[in-house]
Amino acid sequence: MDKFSIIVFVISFLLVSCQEKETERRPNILYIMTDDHTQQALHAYGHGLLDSTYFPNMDRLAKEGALFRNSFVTNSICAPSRAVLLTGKYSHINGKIDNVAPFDWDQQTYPKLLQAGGYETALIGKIHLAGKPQGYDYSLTLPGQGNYYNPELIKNGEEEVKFEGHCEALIPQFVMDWLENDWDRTKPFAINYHTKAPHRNWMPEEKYLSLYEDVEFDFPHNFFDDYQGRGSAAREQEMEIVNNMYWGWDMKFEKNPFTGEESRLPAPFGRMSEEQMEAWNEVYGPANEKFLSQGAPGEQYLKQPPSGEELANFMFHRYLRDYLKVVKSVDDGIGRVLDYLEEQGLLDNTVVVYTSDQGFYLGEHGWYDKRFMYEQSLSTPLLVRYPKEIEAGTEVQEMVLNLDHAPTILDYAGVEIPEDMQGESWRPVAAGQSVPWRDAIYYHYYEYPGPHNVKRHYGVRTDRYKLIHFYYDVDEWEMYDLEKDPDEMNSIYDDPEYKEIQQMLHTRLEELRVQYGDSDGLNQQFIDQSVSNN
Ligand code: SGN
Ligand code: CA
Repeated sequence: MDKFSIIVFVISFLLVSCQEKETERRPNILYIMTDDHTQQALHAYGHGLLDSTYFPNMDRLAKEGALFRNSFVTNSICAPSRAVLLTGKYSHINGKIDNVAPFDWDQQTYPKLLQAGGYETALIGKIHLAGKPQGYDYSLTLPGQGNYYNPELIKNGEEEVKFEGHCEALIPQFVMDWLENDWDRTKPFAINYHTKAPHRNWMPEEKYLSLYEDVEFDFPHNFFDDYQGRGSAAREQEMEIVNNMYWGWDMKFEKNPFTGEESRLPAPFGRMSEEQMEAWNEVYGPANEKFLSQGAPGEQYLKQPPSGEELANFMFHRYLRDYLKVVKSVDDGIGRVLDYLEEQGLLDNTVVVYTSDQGFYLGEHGWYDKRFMYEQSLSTPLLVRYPKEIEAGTEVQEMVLNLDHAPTILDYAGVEIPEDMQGESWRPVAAGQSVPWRDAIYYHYYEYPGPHNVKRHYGVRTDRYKLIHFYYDVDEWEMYDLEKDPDEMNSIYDDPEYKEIQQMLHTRLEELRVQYGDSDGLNQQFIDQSVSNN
């Protein structure tokens, strides 16, 4: 080697080892977001459904990291929640107020900032925001809601590719493929690993078709809610398991078994291969037969259709079992990716976040879906593993929001958090530090008129109380004492006993609206915009 080559060699060696040190120092970010996975279906949260919802890999994250007991979203619906995640700004600021409004990818997002800060970024799975994703070195995304079986995915916002197999087995594989083949190891990585499951219509993977089929679940104790004690919004919603699910799409029958009517929305069986369909029919065929042959002797359901609790029992179980089956696949996928990172020696220098785009009803109030500011859909799971800073088995009580995730990720990455992001980094909180923290959260939901008919509302929640204002075609207030009425069955708005608390909540709500820049004027603007979008 001549002198010149030796110098070039030494310089390149120094450069590479500096970069490696950098990678060692700055953590990778694995951000796992599921779709509609709720705390009630996560063993670590300790709700009902316990043993059957033991999902070992999610639970591993809780055991080895932190579980956030009070984790909430600012607008409980898919695309808006993702826009909040990317921007660290409320819907009324980032513009994506509902699933219909356009999302402006040109705006500032945390992946763009990470990229500029030297991270290699990838987005794999569901994003539900139209347009070419920006801020990613690589993206492979489901178009819209995507499909469970043999899904299409869009590569780098351009090329659509169809894959064979189940979405929840494919997505983790794509994550590992990217790490194995494409990741530029001189940089730390930041991956958005976003599943489709457990979004409706819960089409289980072949190997889990019969899982939980013989498990009996208890109805949540307010399943047969009569929607009294609250305003009109709870009564007028269209998200009741018994009244609003479809025999085809949700219940997985060919047609309404009692009337022979076509389902309003059939399950997408046409996408499945012959073998997939065969495996499916082997489980659902006999299960459907069994249900239809029930009833009093001589009065099989086919002759005398069930109603009331009998009907509810079948529908609730078909729903819950299918929901849990697809969560099981998600859990497997997470396990595969965690094991891969561990084998590669990358796991402990990776901040692993597990969350969902919002919570969901699993029969509470008789419901499925989300949208309401009531607890099950306002909450979302949040687990974080990063052993360098977070002690195993940490439980965080502070109220955090999905609004906080962007600033938090930037904080872990050592990238400056822009002033205009509205969330707070929970990094110190997860590390067990005592720092000043918010005493109330602000919420605003817009998608009305729309699917499931949940009225527009905004509100405030403190650690104990909640005040909600439903507007647009009504002007109704609800208020709850979560300690005395955790199921939010009886609004105490205008109850003289709570006069002072009510006043305090009104004041707090107004302060938060000012702090975050929300207003009645903006509400009207979004109403006008929704009319023109529809
Ligand atoms: C679809 C579902 C709804 C669901 C929305 C939004 N209907 O429209 O039940 O509320 O998505 O979900 S379906 O018949 O197509 O399954 S979100 O998670 O994307 O916001
Ligand atoms: Ca969702």
